[in-house]
Amino acid sequence: MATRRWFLGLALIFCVCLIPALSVDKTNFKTCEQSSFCRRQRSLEPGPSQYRALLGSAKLTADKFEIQLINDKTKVPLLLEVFGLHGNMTRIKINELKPLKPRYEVIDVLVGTPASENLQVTGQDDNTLELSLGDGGQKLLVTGSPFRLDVLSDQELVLSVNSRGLLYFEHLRARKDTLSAKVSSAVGNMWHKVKNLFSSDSEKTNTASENDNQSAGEEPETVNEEETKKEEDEAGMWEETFKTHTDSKPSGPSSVGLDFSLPGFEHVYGIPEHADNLRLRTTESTDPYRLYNLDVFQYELYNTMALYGAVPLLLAHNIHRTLGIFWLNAAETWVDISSNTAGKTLFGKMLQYMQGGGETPQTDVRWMSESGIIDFFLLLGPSPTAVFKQYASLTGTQALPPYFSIGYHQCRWNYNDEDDVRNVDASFDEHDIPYDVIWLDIEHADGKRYFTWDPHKFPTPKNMLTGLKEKRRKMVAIVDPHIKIDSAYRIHSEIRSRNYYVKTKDGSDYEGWCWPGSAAYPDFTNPEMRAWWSSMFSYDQYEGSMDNLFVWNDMNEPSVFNGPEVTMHKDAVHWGGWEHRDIHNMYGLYVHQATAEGLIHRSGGKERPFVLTRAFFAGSQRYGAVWTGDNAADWEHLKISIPMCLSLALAGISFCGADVGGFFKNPETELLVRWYQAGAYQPFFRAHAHLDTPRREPWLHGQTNTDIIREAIQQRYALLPFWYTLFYNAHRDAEPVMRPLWVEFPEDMSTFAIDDQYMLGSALLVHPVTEANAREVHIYLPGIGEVWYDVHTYQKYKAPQKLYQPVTSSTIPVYQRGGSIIPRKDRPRRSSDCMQSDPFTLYVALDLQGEAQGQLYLDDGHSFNYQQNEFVYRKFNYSHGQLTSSSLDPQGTFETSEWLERVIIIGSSKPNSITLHQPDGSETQLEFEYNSQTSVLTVRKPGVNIASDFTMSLR
Ligand code: NBV
Repeated sequence: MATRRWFLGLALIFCVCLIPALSVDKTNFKTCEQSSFCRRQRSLEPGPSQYRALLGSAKLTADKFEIQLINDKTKVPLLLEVFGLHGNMTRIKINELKPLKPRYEVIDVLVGTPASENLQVTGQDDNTLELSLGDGGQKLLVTGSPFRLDVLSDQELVLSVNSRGLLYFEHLRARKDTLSAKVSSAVGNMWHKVKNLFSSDSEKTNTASENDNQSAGEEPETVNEEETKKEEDEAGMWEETFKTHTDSKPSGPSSVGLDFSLPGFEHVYGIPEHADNLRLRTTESTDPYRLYNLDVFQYELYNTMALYGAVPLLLAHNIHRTLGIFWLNAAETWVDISSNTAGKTLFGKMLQYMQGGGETPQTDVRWMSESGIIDFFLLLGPSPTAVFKQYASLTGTQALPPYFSIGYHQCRWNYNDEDDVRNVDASFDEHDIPYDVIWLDIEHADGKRYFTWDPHKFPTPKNMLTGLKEKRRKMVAIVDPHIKIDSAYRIHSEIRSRNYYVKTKDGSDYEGWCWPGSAAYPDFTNPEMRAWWSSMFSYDQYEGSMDNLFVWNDMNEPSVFNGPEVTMHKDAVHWGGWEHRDIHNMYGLYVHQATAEGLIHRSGGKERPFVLTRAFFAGSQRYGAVWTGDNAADWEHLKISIPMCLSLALAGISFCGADVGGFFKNPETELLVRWYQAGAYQPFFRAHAHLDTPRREPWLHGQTNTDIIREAIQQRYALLPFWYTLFYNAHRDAEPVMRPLWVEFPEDMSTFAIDDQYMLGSALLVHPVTEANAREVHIYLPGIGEVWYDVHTYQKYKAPQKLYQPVTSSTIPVYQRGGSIIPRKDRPRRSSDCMQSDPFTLYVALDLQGEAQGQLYLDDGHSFNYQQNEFVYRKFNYSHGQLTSSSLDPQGTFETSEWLERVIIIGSSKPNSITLHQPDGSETQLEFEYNSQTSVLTVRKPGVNIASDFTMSLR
C-alpha cells in the first residue's frame, strides 16, 4: 500500500515538473457554478431584499448600535452591529442572532481592537433611522423595509448596502433527512468533541465559541421550517463533490453575501491576487473574481481565477473621493462587479435626480463567502492616502525590510551544491555585477525535509554561509509547510507528538501529497504551534544556519497535490475545532508570521527578519515580502507583473515582485534583459527559474547583454537610499512604495486605467519596456503645470502630455518629477552592505516655480534599534536658490559617517557662486559645473555629514 502511494506521489511530481509549459488546466479549479454556495448566491437576482430591519429592536450602547434583521421567508433572525470607528471608518457585522453553534470570526488579522467613536441616533421616521457616524460628519441611514443601509457624507450619498437586495445569510441548521438528522442533532456535542482533539488548548479556543448573541433584542419569530426545507433540496448544501473529492460539509450551508452600490464610481481596484489589469473588470458575463488561495500550475492571464493569495480589500476612486471596502472573511470568497447600473437601482435614480439628470455612473460590488459571518469595514477616505492609512490602522503597515533585501536576489530551482553557490557568487564579482542574496530551493534539503541540508550537496552549510558573509552577502533557503511523514525526521516526530498537525474530519492527522511524498500539515492557526515553529529557527535548532541565512515560504496556500483544487480538504479540522473552510485564506499568513517571528526570535528580538511568502492574506505586509508565484517567460507575463504588484500595493502589501525572467520556460535574451530592466524598478527584485530551464545568470547572454543587465542592476543599487526611504514611508505612514498614477494625480481621469506605468513614491515615473522589438514607448506624463525630466538625458518635458519616447535596448524609461529631490549612492559596489559608508548625491529636479522637496531615511539597516530612535530622517528643500537640509524627526539619534558628495540640480540656471552655510556659522565656497545644454548644475563636494543641517545658497 505504502509503495503504491509512493509511486502515485512520484508520478504526480513527475507530471508537475515535466509537463511542457502550456497553460492552466482549468478543470482542476472550480467555477462559480461548481462552487455550490456561489451558484446559490448568484441565482438570487437583484430585487427587493428578503430582509427587514426591526426598528423596534434598535439599541445604542457605549460603543455600538445594534438592530435585528429578519428574513421574511425563513423568519431566521440576524443581528446587525454598527461600530463607528476613529478616522472616518465604520465597521458593520451581521451574524445570526442565535446560531446553532458559533460561526467563525477572523482573529489575528486586525492589529488591535479598532477604537470606537460615539454613535448617535440623530433622526427617525416610520421606516428609517439616522445615525451620525462619529468624527467624519457622515450619516448612516438604516431603512427598515426592505432593509438597506446608506452612507451619506455632507448630504451626498457615498455608498449603499443591500440596495440591490442581495443580503444572503445561510443560517446553521439541523439536517432534515433522517440519517443525517442524527448527525446534525449531535452537532453541538461534536463541536465540543472536536475541540477536545486539541486538548492542551481547549481553554484558549477562539472566543467566537463563547459568543453570546442570545440576549440581544426582541424575541424572534419561529423559523419557517418549510422554507428552510425548500432551500435544502438544492444540491451541494450538505455534501459537495468536485472531481474525485467529496466535501462532507458537516455544518451544511453556511454562506454569507452582501451587495454594495457605489454611485459616482466607475473605477474599482484591489482584491488581489489575480493575473489581471489594475482596474477591475465587470463580471456580468464571466465568473466573479475569486479569492481562494491556490497553487495554480501555469496560471492564465487576464481572468478572474483565484491565485496564491487573497486580500479582501476593494478600493473605489473618482475625482472627488477614494473609498475602501474591507470584507473581513477568510473563507472562499467571490466578488462580482457590475457597472453603469445607474437608473436600474433606486439610489442611482435618486442621485441622478439630486444631480439634475444625466446618467450617473455606478459600480455595484457583491461579496459572497462560504462561511463565517459578515464583517466589513467602510473606509471612507476621502483621499487615496486616507484610505491607505485607514486600512493600515486595521491591519498594520509594511514591515521595514532589512536593507540588503531591497537589493538584487539571485535564485533558481536549484543551485545544486556548495561549489555551484561559490561559482555563481564569484561570477558576480568577475562580471562586476552587484547582488546581495543567493537562494536555495527545495533540492538543498535532505529529501525535502526542511530545516535540514542534503549531506552530499551541502555538507558544510556554515562554511558556505561564512564565505558569503565575508563578501557581505546573504543566503535564503526555502522552508515549506508540508512536513515529510518520516518518524526519523525530528521536525515531523515533534509535531506529531505535540499533536500540532491539522486533523481530518475523523480526528486523525491530515495527510496529503507534496514534494517530500506523504506529508502532514502543521496547524499554524494554533498559537502554540506557531511559537514552536518559530523556535525551530534558533541557531541551535536549525543546524547549519547562521545570521546571514533568511527564509522563503512556498506552497503555503497550502498546496496539497492530491487535495481538491490542489489544496486542503475544507472539512479538515484546525485548532479550536474550526473547519479548514473557515480559515483557508489565512493559512499562508500564519506560516509567514510564524517564520518571521522565528527569525526575530533567533536574534533575541534584535534583528529584522526577511521572509518571502507565496500565499498571503490581509495583514501579510507585517511579515515581509510577497512574489507573484510561477509566472512564465512570456512578454505578457512581464507586462502583468506591473498591475499585479500595483494591486498588492493598494491592498497594503508593498514588498512585491515577480520572478525576473519568468519561472516557466526559457526566456529569449531580449525578454530576459527587458525583465531585468523592469525588475530593477519593482520593490522585490529577484531572478528565478524552473528546474528544467537552462541556466540564465546575467553573464550568460553575451557581453552587450551582460553590460545592459549590469547597468540595470547598478541603477537599482544607486537608488537604494531612495527605495529605503520609500519603504520607511510605507512602514511609518502606509504610503505604497509602488503606486498607480491616480494615487498621485487623483483628479486626472486619464490616469485611472493606466497600468503599464506607475510611480515610485511621488518622485519617479517608470514605464518599463514590455514589448518585443520595441523602438518607442508611449508614455503619459501627468500633472497640470508640472514638468518631468528623463533621468538619463535630463531632457525636460512639460505635462500633461503623451510622449513618444524612442528606446534602444538599453533604455529604461524613467522620469523624475519636477519638484522632487532624490538621494542616491552612485558608486557601484559588490553588494548593498559594501555601500554602507559611501557618500550621497542629491538629484534636485526643479519644478516650474524653481522649487523641489525630498526626504532621506537611514538607520543601521538591519536591527530594530530604529524603534529606539536610532535613525536619521531628513528633509531637503530647495526654493529661491537655496537648498536646505533639516531634520524631519528630531527624535532621530543615529550617527553616521555618510556624507554628501554631490548635488545635481536639474532645470537650473547658472549661478555666479555657491556658498555652503553650516550651523557653526562657517561659510564655504563650493565648486560647480554648469551644462547649459541640459540646464544641469553639478555642485562638487559639499562634504557635509548627511545627518547634519546645512544651507547651500546659489547667487
Ligand atoms: O520549490 C520549487 C518551486 C519554486 O521554485 C517556485 O518558486 C514556487 O512557486 N515551487 C513553486 C514548487 C514547484 C512548482 C512547479
